[in-house]
Amino acid sequence: MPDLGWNDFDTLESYIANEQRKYPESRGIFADVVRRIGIASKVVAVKVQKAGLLDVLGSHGAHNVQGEEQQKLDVIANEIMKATFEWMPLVAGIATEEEEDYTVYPPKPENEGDRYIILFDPLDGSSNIDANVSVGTIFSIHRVEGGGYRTKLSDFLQPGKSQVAAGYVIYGSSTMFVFSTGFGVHGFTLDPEIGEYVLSHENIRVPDQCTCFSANEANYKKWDEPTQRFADHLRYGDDEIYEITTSRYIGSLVADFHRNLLHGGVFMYPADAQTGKGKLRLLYECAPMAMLMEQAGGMATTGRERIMDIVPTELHQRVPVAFGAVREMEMYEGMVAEADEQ
Ligand code: P6P
Repeated sequence: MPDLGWNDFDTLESYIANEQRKYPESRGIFADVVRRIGIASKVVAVKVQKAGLLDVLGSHGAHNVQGEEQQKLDVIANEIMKATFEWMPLVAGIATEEEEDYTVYPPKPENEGDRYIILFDPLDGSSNIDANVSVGTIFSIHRVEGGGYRTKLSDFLQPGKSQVAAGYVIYGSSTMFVFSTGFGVHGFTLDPEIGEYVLSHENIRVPDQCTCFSANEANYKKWDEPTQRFADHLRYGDDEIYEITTSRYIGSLVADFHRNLLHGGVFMYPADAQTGKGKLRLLYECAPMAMLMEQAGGMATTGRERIMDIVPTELHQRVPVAFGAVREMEMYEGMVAEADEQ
C-alpha cells in the first residue's frame, strides 16, 4: 500500500462511521447530519478564504433579526448551510441567526423515525471579516419526534442539555471542525491537499490553569458588582494562580472560545447591569458552546444558573454567559450568590 501520508489518520468521515458502528440500531441519520455540516463548512471555508478576492467583503445592505448589518459572507454562509439541509428527510427544520423565523421541512413518508433540527449561526464574528480575523460557524442539533409529526416552535426551544450534538468550525490560520456528541470534544483540521477533515485534537480537555481573561472590558462599568469583583480578582488579585493570567479578546466568539478551550482561561459576556440582558444568543451560540465546554471538563454559567439548564422562551433569546474551568466558574457563581444574599 503506497504511503499516502494520511491513511493512518482518522478523517471526520471515518471517525463518524466508526462511532456509528458502535450503535448497530442506528439508522445513520444523525451521522449524516454531522457529515453534511462538515461538507457545508468546507464550502463556507472556500468563500471565507477568498473573501478579499471575491469582493464579498462589506455589508450586504440588509439587516438580520439582530438589527446588525449583514455582511455579504453572512448571507452566503447562511444560504450554504440552509441548502445543505433543505428538503432532506433527515432534518425536520432549521433556525438561523440570520432569519427571524425558523423553517420547518414537511415529514417525508419514508421518514418514520426521529428527525433532527439544526440551529446555527452561519458566520459568527462576521464584523471582523474585513479585518481578516478568524470567524466561525456554530451549530446545535436536537432530536424531534419522527413520522407525520409537524415540527413546531417548542421543538426549537429545547434546553442545551437536550442537545444530541454541538460544535463549531473555526475559519482561521487553518479550518477546524470541533464537535461533541456527548462523548468528549474532538477537533478535526482541514487538510486542503486532500479536502478532508483529519483528526488532530482527540478528546480536548480545558486546562485547569487560567491563562487568560477574555471579555470586552470596555463594558466593565456596565457589569454588576460581583462580576466586576470576579474580573478584578483574575486580573489584579494577589492569588498567585492568576499571576500568569493575561487579557485576550478579539470580539469573535468562536476565536476567543477556541483559544480558551485549548489554552485555558475565562471567557465572559456578562449582562448589562441596567437591562439584565447579555448579548450572546442562547440557542445557537451559548448552548452549543456550553455543551463543548462541559464535555471538555469545564463549566458554562450565567453566574446564577447552568447555561445547559435554561429552557428557552424565544428563538433569538440572549443570555449573560461565562465559560471556563470549574475553579473559576465556581468562584464566579460564589461571588454572585454572596452578592445576591446581601
Ligand atoms: P462586542 C460577534 O458579533 C459576537 O456575536 C461574538 O462573536 C463576539 O463574542 C461578540 O459579538 C463581540 O461583541 O460587543 O465585544 O463587540
